Amino acid sequence: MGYLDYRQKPFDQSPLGKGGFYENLNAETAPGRIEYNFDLSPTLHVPGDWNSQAENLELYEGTLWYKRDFAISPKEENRYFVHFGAVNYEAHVYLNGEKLGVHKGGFTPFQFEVSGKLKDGKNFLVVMVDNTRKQDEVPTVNTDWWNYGGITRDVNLLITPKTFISDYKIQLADNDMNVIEGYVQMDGNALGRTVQVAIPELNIEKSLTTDASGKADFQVPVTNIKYWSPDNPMLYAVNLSSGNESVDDKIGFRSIETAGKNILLNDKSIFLKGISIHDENPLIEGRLRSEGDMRMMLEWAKELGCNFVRLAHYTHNETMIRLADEMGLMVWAEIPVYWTISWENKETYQNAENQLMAAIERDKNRAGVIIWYVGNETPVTEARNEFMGKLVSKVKNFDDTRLVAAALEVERDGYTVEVDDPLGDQLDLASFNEYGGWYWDKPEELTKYTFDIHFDKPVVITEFGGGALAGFHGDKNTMWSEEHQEFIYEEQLKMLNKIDGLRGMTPWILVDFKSPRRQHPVYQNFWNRKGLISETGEKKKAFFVLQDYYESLD
Ligand code: GCB
Repeated sequence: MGYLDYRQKPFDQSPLGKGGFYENLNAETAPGRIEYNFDLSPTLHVPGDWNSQAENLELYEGTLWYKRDFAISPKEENRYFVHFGAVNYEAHVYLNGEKLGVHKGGFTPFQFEVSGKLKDGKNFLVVMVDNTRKQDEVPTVNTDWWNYGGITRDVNLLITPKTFISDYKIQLADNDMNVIEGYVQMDGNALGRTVQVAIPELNIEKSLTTDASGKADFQVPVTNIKYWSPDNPMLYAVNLSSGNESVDDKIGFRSIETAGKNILLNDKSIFLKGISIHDENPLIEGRLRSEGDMRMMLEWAKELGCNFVRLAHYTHNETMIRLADEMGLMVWAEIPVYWTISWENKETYQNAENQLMAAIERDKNRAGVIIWYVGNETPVTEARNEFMGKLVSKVKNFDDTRLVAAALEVERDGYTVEVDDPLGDQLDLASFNEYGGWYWDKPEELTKYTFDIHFDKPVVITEFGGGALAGFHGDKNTMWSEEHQEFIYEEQLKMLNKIDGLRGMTPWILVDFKSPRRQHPVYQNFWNRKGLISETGEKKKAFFVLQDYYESLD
């Protein structure tokens, strides 16, 4: 409602452009029959999903309209942008009744320039959000997480000079740990601009001049640098300035690569002691909304003994990634290419690539991000191999300072677990999910299994686990009991320890999370119970099994 007329034509595409809710009219001031009124309607917190803010929206899927008034006195010497951290899934954005554009993809940022479109004084922004799942979208209709809709992350009005620093990449060079390199990109009248790059603690002060595309590449040698690592998550203050614009950031420098079956962080072999995490706060249900929410999740991961987090199954909040950088947690960063999506559809591919590149664009300066990932449990077919292969090449061409991976699937033949997905050839890790003791075979059988992994690469187990209802106890074979989950973890770790080249794991999952697939009324009640911590923050027995294991690796 509010978008389509009675012939199902979008109002904003009709010649008159009249009738849509984005006009923000009301019956008191406008002629005619106006059958909505934003000012008298219920409100929602932004950032925040709508499902967790009103009972009648918990299972709602469809469109919802937001309106926000704001006041500003735009200045001739500035440019203005409306920036969204994330909106799930499709956003139609209107300023003062005029359409700015449409964005698809529920977890990555986007913005519209509104220079020249702002009024002096009162303005209004209207956003129609649609979270309807569709076959050809990314993700598709079928996932194991709640389809939280709405404006789930911050919205900002950005004010810049006419010509401004729009992008930069500042990282350690791929092949030389004594060189910092990257670029600064300016937007506007950007030819021949002077940009200063300063990293005072490294005595770096470099003056660059932008080329015809507004870009300036640079390389500087460094000495006495403290490399970023989980033990010492050193972040350097970085300042970029041009004219009277100044941009501050905190950036860490590290190298990450593989050598045979080893993962090398700053040239030293490292084991990825990880855990998988959804962007969801169990305690107050819904998407993580604040830095406090995010810190809580990462503190739990630290308490478990982790140096690594798998931020599943889509791009998490930028603040989450920055906190991980600060707290010394390496990050596996995902996009929602999940299970079976429309491999043959060109628009679906483009959408996946856009989401991947938007994530990389946003987080490319975060030292903690060591792995870009292209998909989870995707079924081997020619079309899928091509789709995924293209994503891998895209990442590799753009960013050579990180690893590229996917969560592959396994096959079993007797007591042999095989990993031979052809996509593995193009990836940096032999990384896969396996649910021994839960979806296949009994926990007591696990130690009989051996692995046949067709890649001479570091092995990272991206998922294993089992469900347990916190506080429900039984013997180790009683399904849903904490003891059963504990038993699965014990036997899994014994089995996995035998893998030659095991270099990390991110068991599924840190905390119970909401999922429409999990409908057992007694044990699940719409929660996936594979968390090591319950939805009330209670640690289950398996938490301590993994904690002990990680401690034993030190
Ligand atoms: C998986 C999926 C994950 C699910 C999990 C489960 O393999 O990657 O998204 O939540 O299994 O609990 O079944």
